[in-house]
Amino acid sequence: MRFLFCLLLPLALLGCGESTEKKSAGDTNGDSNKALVIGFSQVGSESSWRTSFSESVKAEAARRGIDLKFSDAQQKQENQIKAIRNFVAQGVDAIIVAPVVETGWKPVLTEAKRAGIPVVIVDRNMALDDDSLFLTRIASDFVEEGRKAANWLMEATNGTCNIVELQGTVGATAAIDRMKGFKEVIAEHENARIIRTQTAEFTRSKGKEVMEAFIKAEQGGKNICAVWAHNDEMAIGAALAIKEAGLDPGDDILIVSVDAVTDIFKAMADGDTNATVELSPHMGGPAFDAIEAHLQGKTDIPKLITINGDVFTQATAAEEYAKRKK
Ligand code: GZL
Repeated sequence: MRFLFCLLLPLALLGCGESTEKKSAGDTNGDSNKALVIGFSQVGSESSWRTSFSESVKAEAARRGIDLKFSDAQQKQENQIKAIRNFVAQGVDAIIVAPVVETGWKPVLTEAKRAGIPVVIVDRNMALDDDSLFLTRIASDFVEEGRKAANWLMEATNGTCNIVELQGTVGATAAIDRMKGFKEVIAEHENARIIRTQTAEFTRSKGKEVMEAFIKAEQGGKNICAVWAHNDEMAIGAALAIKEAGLDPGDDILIVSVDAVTDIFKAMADGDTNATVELSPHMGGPAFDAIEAHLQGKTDIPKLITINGDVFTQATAAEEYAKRKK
């Protein structure tokens, strides 16, 4: 109808010339100066890494003049799905999702696709059987993070260690893949084994609680050589539990984790934990680059853009902490 209407009117009515193609960067309503409007569905604020990640994305959006609609799902997938539906209803130019778990995303991503709104996945992954449902994913290689943590521990213990594992959120790619990479490496050492494993949901308080139970179950901690924590928050919680049990964290029981947040550098400088694998929170830039390229018509955007991190130990912890602390 709209097309017919346009044919009957003098060509002077430019509105009819508006393309039904996807909006180009800043081109909403044909105004090339209008700011991009991007919806960001974030997992929550369960860890200091997560809050650094949110702050980094917001700062990068502000630097680029992007109107970022931010939604904190408090670690609930249903809140993320609601937020994505709201972004679609608002007709945003693009949507960024940091998924809390891998499954359950196809219906809402299909709605975004039908609306012509590109979706960028950041950090954890989604289990999708159709890669046309997302533009790209920006993430670390979580399996490699697990390998790096295990390689450091095997080096530090000459491959002989009874390990307790504090898992992240059940069903989260970061937990699934870090566990996979860590196990791959310790399987090469016949005297290294995981003697207890349980989720502590990536939080400091649960990390302390689960570690208290592990200590009680393992001769007051005497049978535990090391803690492998899927993130620094749980590692710091575990160190507190070890201290309260009268043992010396970082010495009687080694602690290795992932994220390289500011607090872990303080803990390593104090000798309470031993090593962390860096996970950069700066994923906003690559996500916005991919969205802007797509809206300008580029079609060669890879489906995975990987970020990498180093292993940090007590050796440089004090100077790294000095650089990071506010
Ligand atoms: C990993 C990320 C994890 C962090 C945790 O990329 O999903 O979630 O390692 C956070 O700190 O809770």
